[in-house]
Amino acid sequence: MKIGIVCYPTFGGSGVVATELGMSLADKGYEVHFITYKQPVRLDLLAKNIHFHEVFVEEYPLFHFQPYELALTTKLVEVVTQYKLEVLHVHYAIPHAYAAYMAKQMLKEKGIDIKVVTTLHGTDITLVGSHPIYKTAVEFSINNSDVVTAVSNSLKEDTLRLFNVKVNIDVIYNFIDSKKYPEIQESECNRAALAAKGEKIISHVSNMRPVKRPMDVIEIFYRIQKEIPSKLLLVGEGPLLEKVEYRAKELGIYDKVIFMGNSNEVNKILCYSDIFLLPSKTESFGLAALEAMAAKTPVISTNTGGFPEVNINGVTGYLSDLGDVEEMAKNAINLLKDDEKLNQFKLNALEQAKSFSLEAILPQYEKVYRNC
Ligand code: GMT
Repeated sequence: MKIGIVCYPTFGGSGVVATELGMSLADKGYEVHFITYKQPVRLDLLAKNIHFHEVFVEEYPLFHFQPYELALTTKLVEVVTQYKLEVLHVHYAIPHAYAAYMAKQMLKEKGIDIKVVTTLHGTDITLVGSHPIYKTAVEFSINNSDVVTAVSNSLKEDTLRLFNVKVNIDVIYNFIDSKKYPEIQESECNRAALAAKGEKIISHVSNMRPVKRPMDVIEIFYRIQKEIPSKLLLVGEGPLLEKVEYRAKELGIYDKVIFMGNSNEVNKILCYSDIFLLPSKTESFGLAALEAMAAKTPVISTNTGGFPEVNINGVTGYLSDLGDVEEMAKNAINLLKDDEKLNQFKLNALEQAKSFSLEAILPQYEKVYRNC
């Protein structure tokens, strides 16, 4: 089967899921075409059955905003026609589902029936998609997709609550490719490069946007390091990073925070972690939490959105109310003080991550493609 995948090529979870999905499909013999404005960060272009088509946007003095949807629609029509694609799988509704709908209409005039599968990822529904400036078009694109999937039950419920949805929504959870999370031996994971002997390592990975609450990460770590010798590993870049740095200096803990910037080797970096912090305002799923668990790291998160479907309170980590940095710090400290419990939580986290394995999730997408 020939499948086109449209996604954001950046470090966000939706792009990562789309890329990992496409590469796994290609590995199984599907012909996969990525269509986006830049090569996705985790894409292995040299792999068999993988193709990449760049969407170019021309600058023109009249345009205050470049018409990306138009360029994407044109490219979709071109690629579907030329390579005889059968399915377009778009990740993140805005503006991908809308562009795919437009392409579908244009292709219909050529006698081509392309099926559109839309996967909702989170903020395309919650923070951004339901905003009045986008809502009508997002609702229309959802209702005019051939198949709609959401990455958690929580996101499905949010979609049904926020939009007038007339189609069925299948829940297909995000996944991890466990082959990329080998049991890293103590000797390979050189903790000494980052922390002194006896120091614990706390980590956080995000795009440092307000929804991720990185300022809470600093507040939680501040409380942890007062009781437990530790370092904080921050991976990712984004608008709040400067404020985070400033706050770390203000609290006198700057020398205990390691800023790593963006990385596409998060799986390797996570081998250093004892505890992962993700105090987000909301997460439809929390792929970063799943990646941490796959690397045997218990997660301290909020109890918002899809978190309770991924992180099990008192088993794989702890869930707290949004903004309750005191409780999140207390839970982390208690866990870090009890080696036996911490080790059990690490094993539980790994076990839970296995239930979101590629082997379990990929057939669900394949079924969607076959039936649409
Ligand atoms: O957080 C975003 O706005 C970006 C979006 C993305 O593209 O990564 O994140 C969403 O999709 C991820 C992959 O499905 C989910 O794991 C994240 O929880 C979700 N983010 C939010 O819901 C805030």
